[in-house]
Amino acid sequence: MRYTQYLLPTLKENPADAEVISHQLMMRAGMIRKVAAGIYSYLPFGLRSIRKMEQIVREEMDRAGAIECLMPMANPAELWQESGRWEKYGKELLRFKDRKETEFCMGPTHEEVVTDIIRNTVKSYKQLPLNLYQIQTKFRDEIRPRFGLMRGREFIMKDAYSFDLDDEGAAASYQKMYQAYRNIFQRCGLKFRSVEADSGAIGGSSSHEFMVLAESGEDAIVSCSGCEYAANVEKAEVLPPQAVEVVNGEPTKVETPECRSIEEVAEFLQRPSAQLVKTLIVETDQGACVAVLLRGDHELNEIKLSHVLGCDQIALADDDLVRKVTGAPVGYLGPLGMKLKVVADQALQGMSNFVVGANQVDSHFTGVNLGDFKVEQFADLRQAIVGDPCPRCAGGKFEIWRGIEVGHVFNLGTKYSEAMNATVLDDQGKARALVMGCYGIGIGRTVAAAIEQNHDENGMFLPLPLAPFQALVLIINPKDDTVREAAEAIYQALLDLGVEVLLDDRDERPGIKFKDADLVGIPLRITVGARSLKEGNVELKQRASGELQMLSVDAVAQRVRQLVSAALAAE
Ligand code: 9G3
Repeated sequence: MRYTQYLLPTLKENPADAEVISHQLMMRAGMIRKVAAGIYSYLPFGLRSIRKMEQIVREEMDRAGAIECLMPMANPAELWQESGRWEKYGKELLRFKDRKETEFCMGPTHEEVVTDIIRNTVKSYKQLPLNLYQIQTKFRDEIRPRFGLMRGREFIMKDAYSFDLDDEGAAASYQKMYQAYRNIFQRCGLKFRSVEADSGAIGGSSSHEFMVLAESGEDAIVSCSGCEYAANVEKAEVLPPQAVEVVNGEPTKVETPECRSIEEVAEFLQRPSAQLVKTLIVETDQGACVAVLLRGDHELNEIKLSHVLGCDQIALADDDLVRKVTGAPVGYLGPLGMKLKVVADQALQGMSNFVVGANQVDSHFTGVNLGDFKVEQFADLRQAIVGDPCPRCAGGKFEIWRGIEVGHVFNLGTKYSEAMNATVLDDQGKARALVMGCYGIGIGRTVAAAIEQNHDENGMFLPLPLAPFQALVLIINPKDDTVREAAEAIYQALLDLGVEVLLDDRDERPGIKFKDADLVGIPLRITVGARSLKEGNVELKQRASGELQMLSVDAVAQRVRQLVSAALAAE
C-alpha cells in the first residue's frame, strides 16, 4: 500500500474528549473516528487491526471445534420475554418498534437467539456437543460511553455458546474454550492473565476472565506468588484470621471531637486503624438496609456482600438515609444498640478490645468485644490486599496487578434452556434441559488494550500479530530518483515475499514522516535515504525495542520476512 493512495489521517494533537491513551492514539493514528457518543467508524488502518484480531479468534475457535454462524442485530422482544430479560434490563437494552409496531431490541448479547436456534434444530443428545460462535456488532446503551473502543455503545464481540447434555460435558466444553482463549491472547502477543471471576447477574457457576495487564486497567486482579491462583479482586477469597485470645475489656465511651473518619479517630486515640471497626450502612436493590462491620483498615467488597445478602446489587446509603434508618450521626456509627441487621467481616473474629462509633456525635467506644453486640452473620466481605495469604497454597502471598478485561468465559448451567424450554432427548428418551456455556471476547477492546499495554510518549507499538501493517518503507526524499527507485525495489520485494507493507512515498519533511512512523507504530521500519544508500545500505528499525540495524538493499526484504515469520510463530 502506498501512503499517497491510502487514507491515514494522523493528528498532531490529542482530541479533547479522549481520556485514555488507547483512545487518543487510535484517533491520532487514523484508526477510528467518532460518529456519535460511543459509536465509531473503523478507518482502513484501524480496520486492519480489527480484522487481524478477528482472524486469530476465528482460527482458534475453529480449532477448538466451535462453528461460526451470524445472528441478527435486531432481536424480537418475544425471545427476550421468554428468558425474562426483556423486563429485567432497563434502558441499556435499546428497544425499538418496526412499522407493524412489533417490539425489538438491538442485540446486546445473543443467549436468547442462539437458544432459540438450538431448540428448533437439535432434538437428540446424539447431536451434541455443539458450540456456535459469531463475530458480530453489539449494541448496549451505556449511560456513560467513554474510552473510545474500550467502552463503546456499539462494539464488535466474538460470542460463543456451548450446548451439552450434562454438567460433565459442559465442563469439557468450558475447558476447551478456556484453552482456546489462552491460545488467542498468546498469539496476539499480549501479556495477560486468566483469573477466577464473579459470574455476575448472568447466573451460572464458574467463570474466568482474561485480563490484559496494563497500568491503566480498570480491574484489579490478584495472583499468588507461590501457586497458580489468580482472581479478580471482586472474587479473590480472603482467609479467616488467626484466633485471638480475648482479653475482656469493658466498652468505655470516650470523646472524639470532630473525628469522623477512621484516620481521624486513629490519630486522635493514637491507635492503629486495624484496632478500629467501621460501620457502613448499605441498601440492597430490594430496599433493605443492613449495617456492615469491617476492620478499620479494610475495604468493603460490594460483590461479596451482595452474594451474602442474596441480592443483585447494593449501594452505600447516603447521609440522609443513614440518619433516617439509624438515628445516629454519620461518622459516629457503631454496632452497640444498632437496630438494623448487622453482618460483619470475618476479620472481626480476630479482634479484641476494638474501637467503634457510639452512635452519638463526637463519641466512640473503646474496649469493645464481639460479645457486646449481636452479629447476624460473619463472612468474607472485604477486598483482598497485597500480602494477604493465598487461600490455595501454604506460604504464597497475594500480588496485585491492574488489567483490562478482554475475554470472559461462563458456565451458564440451564438458566436459559429451562426458561426457553430448550431440551433434547437423552439415551433413555427423556427430555433434558441443555447445559450451556457462553464465551465472549471484545474484539475492538482487545486492540485498544494492546495499545494501553504497548505505547510510549511517541505513539503505539502494537504487537506484530495485531499491527495494521508489518513493515513500513520510509523514503526520506522521494524526489531523489536513486532513493525512490531503491525504496520502490524494496517495497516490491517485500510484497513479493508476502509481507504487509506500507510505503511512505509522501512528499513531506523527514521529521513529519518519522513522527508519523513512531505514532502509528508499524513494527518494522525500513528507512531509505541518500546517505546510507551511497554504501548500498538501508536502516531497519524495530519500533518496540528501538533496535537499529544497517542492511544492504538486497538483504533487507529477506531479513524483514524472517522477523515477521518469527513474530507470528513465537506467539
Ligand atoms: C443485556 C444488556 C447488557 C448486558 C447483558 C444483557 C452484559 C448481558 C452479560 C453477557 C454475558 C455473556 C455472551 C458472550 C459472553 C458474555 N451486559 N451481559 O447479558 F440485555 Cl443491555 O453478555 N454473553
